Amino acid sequence: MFESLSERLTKIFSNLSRKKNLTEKNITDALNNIKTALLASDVSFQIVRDLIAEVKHACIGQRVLQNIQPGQQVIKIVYDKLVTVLGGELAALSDKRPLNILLVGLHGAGKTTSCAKLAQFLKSAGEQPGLVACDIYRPAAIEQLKILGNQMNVPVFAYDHRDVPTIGQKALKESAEVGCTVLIFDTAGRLQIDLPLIEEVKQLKALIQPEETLLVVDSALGQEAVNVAKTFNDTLQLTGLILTKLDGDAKGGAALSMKRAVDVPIKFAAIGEKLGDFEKFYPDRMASRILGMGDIVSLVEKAQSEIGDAAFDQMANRALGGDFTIEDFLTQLQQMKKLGLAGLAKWLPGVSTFKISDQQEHEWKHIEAIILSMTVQERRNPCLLNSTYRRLRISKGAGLPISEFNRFLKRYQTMKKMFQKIRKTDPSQLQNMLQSFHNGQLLNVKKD
Ligand SMILES: Nc1nc2c(ncn2[C@@H]2O[C@H](COP(=O)(O)OP(=O)(O)OP(=O)(O)O)[C@@H](O)[C@H]2O)c(=O)[nH]1
Ligand SMILES: [Mg+2]
Repeated sequence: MFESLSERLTKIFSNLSRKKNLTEKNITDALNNIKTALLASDVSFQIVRDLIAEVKHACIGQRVLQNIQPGQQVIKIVYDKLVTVLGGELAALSDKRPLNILLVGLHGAGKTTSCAKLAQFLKSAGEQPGLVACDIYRPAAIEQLKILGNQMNVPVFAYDHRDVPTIGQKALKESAEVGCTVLIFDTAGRLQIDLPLIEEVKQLKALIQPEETLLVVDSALGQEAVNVAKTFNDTLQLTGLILTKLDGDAKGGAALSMKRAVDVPIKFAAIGEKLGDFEKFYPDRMASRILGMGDIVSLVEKAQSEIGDAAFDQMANRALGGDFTIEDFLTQLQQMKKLGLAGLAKWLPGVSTFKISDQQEHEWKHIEAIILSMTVQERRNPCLLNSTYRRLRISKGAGLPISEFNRFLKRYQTMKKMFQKIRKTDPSQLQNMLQSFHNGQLLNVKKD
């Protein structure tokens, strides 16, 4: 199985950090590795070439000044480049009201679900969204949109009509009557070579004059993403992209390539099948994710809003500070339960080696019992657990066989390693994160 881009880069940089000096030779080695990793992750050749040239130039220029921690330095340079390529600043929707948003894209990209997710997102921001069913080809498409609209209590404008521009026109009129501030148009999925369908959406666009024309792209599309984005942009003059299915095994490459190929901002990211699995696209978070640092900022933000500052502050400091004891593990476990395990797991690096499932959630009850049977000294100093006598006493106290205790210990060690991995990737970045957290800001991400 292929390693993900993040895993590859993490490995490359951890090798690099062990070298004492940053020389042209070891940068070249690292860059060759990065090049291979980026290509394997479906970033297009042209973009890889440019990126590597820029990074190399930046590294060698700073060699003498900062040769103490070369790995970190290269990570920072590559990270900055990725952020720039991915768009730099957060891209917002037009603030004109009423706002018309047209969603287009290939078959199965996630258009209909993204329409609904976007409506939900805007509704939470105080808007009054409406949905328009313009996919008259797939029999169940209108029904799918109606069901989603019902779930959110958002009006769906659907008509038994075979002419898409007429549907658009009727919806504009009726939505204005009921006071919608944003109208989102769901269109039929198309193969980009399907000329009649492209012509139809062009006509619809000419009629409704949307402020936003967003291309919905499956992030697993790989290299092909560049052609898709180019074709749609050439015919429909896109104002933004929505990347979907980022919760899957998507390679970061599609986002990078598309952004560079067409100069259109990525505005939103869909990260799951549920209506709430949708958020603004943060270039810097995506760059962290590609570089194997997990989406630490998202994790912090989510944790901050759901656990409360003080509790998270303590948790983050302990977990990432290196001294991760069993007592911390217990706190972590309890906090993770609060956050919702599945939701949290996708933000953490190393999830492929540390999968959290419903079954494990059940097993964690056993873990809790085991930890609660330990003395405080044992929780704080896990070395004490090398004693067979102690292990037997604890498992007996928890009412579980010794094998369960051994499994627990392994799991604790895995988690400890996971945090060590985050720390190794770029400790200075983590330090900043914790510092910003103290100050009420999170990295350089603007809160809106
Ligand atoms: N895991 C995951 N699944 C998604 C995401 N977005 C969409 N899907 C799933 O992808 C499938 C297709 O989604 P739709 O929204 O129907 O796609 P579409 O582009 O409207 O499809 P057509 O109308 O047939 O062209 C559905 O099963 C969705 O649940 C996502 O972000 N993550
Ligand atoms: Mg659809």
